Amino acid sequence: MRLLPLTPDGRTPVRALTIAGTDSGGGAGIQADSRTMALLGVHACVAVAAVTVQNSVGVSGFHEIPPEVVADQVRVVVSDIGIGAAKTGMLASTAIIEAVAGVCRELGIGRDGHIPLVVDPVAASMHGDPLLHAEALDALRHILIPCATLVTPNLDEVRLLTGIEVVDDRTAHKAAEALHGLGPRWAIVKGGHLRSSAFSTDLLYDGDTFVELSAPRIETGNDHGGGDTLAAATACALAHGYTVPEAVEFGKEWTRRCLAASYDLGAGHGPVSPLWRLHSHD
Ligand code: PXL
Repeated sequence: MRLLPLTPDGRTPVRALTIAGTDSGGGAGIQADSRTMALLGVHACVAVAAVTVQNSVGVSGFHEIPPEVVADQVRVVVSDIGIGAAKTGMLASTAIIEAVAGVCRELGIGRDGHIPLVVDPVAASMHGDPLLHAEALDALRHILIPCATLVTPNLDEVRLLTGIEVVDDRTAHKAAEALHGLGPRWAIVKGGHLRSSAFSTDLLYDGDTFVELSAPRIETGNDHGGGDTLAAATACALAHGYTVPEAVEFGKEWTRRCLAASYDLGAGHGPVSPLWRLHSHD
């Protein structure tokens, strides 16, 4: 795949910021985001929103960072280091979502600002363990998603956010319209979890045009961190000035390769892995 230039000025890499939760098992969340950013040659800045207690089998609990501490991490990074894009992942609570949306508006991060924002509306782990308080869905829907340059829910999150069960092409289009109706610049409905075809087809929509992106499906039970990886790689491409459809196409190919390189870990689900980049140059 064509990769991103490492250092546009020959010295300092492009920077991206992830605002998300940590994963003690190292598979998803901030660990997945930072790994993908690093292996794409992007300097990863992190604002920790929550600390999860988890391994490959599940999430046994999480601890929330005070909302003003989350916002302050974003503020100090943007004012000093500067970022080309940001992404959000697990934000846990209404108060954290409000703080993140507030600081993004303040700093020009998001659809109406100069810094693109990818919102991955994380609600639960792949084991079904909650990563978001149920009452915080409304804040995601009405406060954060309207600020997004791109929102990237998985199919469970699409159902929670819009009430639409995506089972085929028609319901995918309906869901993309409903998601876009929440106010982001672009919405994507990811087909990776629709098992009915040999292809994983994603549908992007900006209120005007539908863009379909299709790639051969990679079958693996080790897909922990797959959504985070797609959103992080897409944010890296946006930080390099790609358009949203170009950035998603890039993120999708990166994630496909990371799915192909996923590995067993512990007794549960292993992670997708960007480590293939260490021994491949194509
Ligand atoms: O993959 C979604 C996700 C995001 N963030 C954290 C997670 C998970 C899934 O388990 O643990 C911290």
